[in-house]
Amino acid sequence: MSGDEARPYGRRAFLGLMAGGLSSLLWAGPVGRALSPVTSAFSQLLGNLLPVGGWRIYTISGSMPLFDANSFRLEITGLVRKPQQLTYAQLLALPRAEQVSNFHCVTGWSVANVRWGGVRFHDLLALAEPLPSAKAIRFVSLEQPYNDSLSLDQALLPNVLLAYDMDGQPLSRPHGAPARVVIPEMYGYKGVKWLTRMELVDHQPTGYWEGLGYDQNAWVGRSNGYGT
Ligand SMILES: Nc1nc2c(c(=O)[nH]1)N[C@H]1C(S)=C(S)[C@@H](COP(=O)(O)O)O[C@H]1N2
Ligand SMILES: [Mo]
Repeated sequence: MSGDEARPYGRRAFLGLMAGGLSSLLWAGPVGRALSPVTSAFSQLLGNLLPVGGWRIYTISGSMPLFDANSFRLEITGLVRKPQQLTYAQLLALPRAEQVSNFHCVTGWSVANVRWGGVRFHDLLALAEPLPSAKAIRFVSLEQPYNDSLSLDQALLPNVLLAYDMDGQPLSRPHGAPARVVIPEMYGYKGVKWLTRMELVDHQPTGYWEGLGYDQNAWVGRSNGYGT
C-alpha cells in the first residue's frame, strides 16, 4: 500500500469516495465535522458583508481583536538570547519583503495572486537571536485560543512571511491586523491572524486545528486536507 492510500483523508481517498458517489456528509468525516465552528453563522455573515474578493473571514471565537497601533507589541520570547517586544513602528522599520502568492484554505476555497508585504522571519529572528536548542516557532494569536507553529526550517523557506500589508493596504481587521503568518505552500490554518507572540520552542506544539485532526505539516495537496 502506498503512503497515499494509507492516509484516511488523502487526495486519493477523497477522489475514490467521490467516484463512488457518496454524499458530502459521508466523506467529510470527523475532520469535516471538526471544522464546522470555523464556518459559524457569524463568519458566514462577515464573509457575505465584507468586500473581500474571494476570501472568507474566519474566526474561532466569533469576535475579532482590535488593533491599536500605540499599545500593540509583537513579543518574541522563549529560547532566544534577546527577547523582543516590537512596536508596530519597529515592525514596519524592518527590511520589507513583498511577494505575490496563492492562498488555499483546507476546506476548498482559494484566492489567487494575493500581494503581501511584510517581514521575513530571518530578519525577525536576527533581532532575537534564537538559542541552538530552538527548533520551532509557536505563533500565538490575540484571538484566544488560536495558535499554530512552524519548524524553524519551514519559517525560513522562501515565500514565508510575517505579513502586515495585503494588496497594497495595511492588513485589515478581518484579515488579522496588524500582522499574520503567510506560508503559501501550506493550508491557511497555519497562517495565524492577529499575531501577538512568537515563542521559540525546542519541539513543535500541537496547533488549534491540529488538535482537531489536521496535519501539522499542512502542505497543500500533500496533507490530510481534502480541499486542494
Ligand atoms: N486567529 C485566527 N487566525 C486564523 C483563523 C482563525 O479562525 N483565527 N483561521 C485560519 C484559517 S482556517 C484560514 S483559511 C485563514 C483565513 O483567512 P481570512 O480570514 O483572512 O480569509 O485564517 C487562518 N488564521
Ligand atoms: Mo482554513
